[in-house]
Amino acid sequence: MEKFIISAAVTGAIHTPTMSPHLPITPDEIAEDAKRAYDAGAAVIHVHARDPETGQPSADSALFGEILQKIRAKCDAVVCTSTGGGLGMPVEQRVAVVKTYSPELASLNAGSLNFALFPILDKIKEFKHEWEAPYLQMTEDFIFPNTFKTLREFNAYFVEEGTKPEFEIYDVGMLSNLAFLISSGKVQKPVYLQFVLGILGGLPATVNNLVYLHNTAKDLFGEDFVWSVCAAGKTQFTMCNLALLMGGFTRVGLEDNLYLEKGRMAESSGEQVEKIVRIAKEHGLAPASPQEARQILGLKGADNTKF
Ligand code: KMH
Ligand code: ZN
Repeated sequence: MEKFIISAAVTGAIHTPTMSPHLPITPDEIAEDAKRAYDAGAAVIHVHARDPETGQPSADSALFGEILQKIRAKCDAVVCTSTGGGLGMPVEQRVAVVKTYSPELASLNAGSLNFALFPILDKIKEFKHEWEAPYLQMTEDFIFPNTFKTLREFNAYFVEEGTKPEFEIYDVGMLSNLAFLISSGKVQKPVYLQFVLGILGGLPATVNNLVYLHNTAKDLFGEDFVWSVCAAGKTQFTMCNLALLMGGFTRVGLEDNLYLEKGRMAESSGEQVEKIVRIAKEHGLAPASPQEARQILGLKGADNTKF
């Protein structure tokens, strides 16, 4: 069978603890969920850190280190650290994990957007923690900053560490931003793209939009890219299914969607990985191992990280 890469984004910074009892918070919980996702077929684990007491997204370096080491102790999955961090985190804090831990792969958000989560407030009346409601509310007026200066500076750290960027593409103009970085010699092809659909403030998760992004990437980068898709909420599996048909890779996980199907919450990202593996099998596709993913993405290898 042909191979495809599954990434599992196990906790993220979008959902808050009130939204699901299954969202992993502590380093142990995050590592445990990473292992479940790995066992189910995920080759890549996308990691954010959260304050173990409150569940608030955190940029604490020691916390990140603990999570990375715990995942490493359980499995040989590729760890893709987030440099998106939590909404509102200073950019220097977001990129610190690349400098400190020199991961094989890390997210690099390819442009700015009004990353809007505030409509979720209409659905939840009581929160477990004080920070949750203001965190969601402030996003009505929040620009997630990834300016050309930020992109240049982040990319320089990636180059220095030999960390492969996973470019997060929320809208089509971000592909042009990346084309600019390539033409100015800052970023080398082939590039790895993660199309992130369905975030309010970015492109909605529709068939036309995924086809449009894919065609635009082909126009700009020719054959010199590989790509994956993730999508928010109930569009997750529709878009991942479509990506499989189009020859792309998939990201699932509780960062993007808390459900397994309508009315049924996912108890772990691993369950979502199992589901996409089942779907892919019908398409004649099997999940790539971490070693195969390293080869496909051209990664430096786990031995060359600092964790
Ligand atoms: N935390 C969000 C602002 C990433 O990991 O790089 C975006 C995000 C992307 O999660
Ligand atoms: Zn993320």
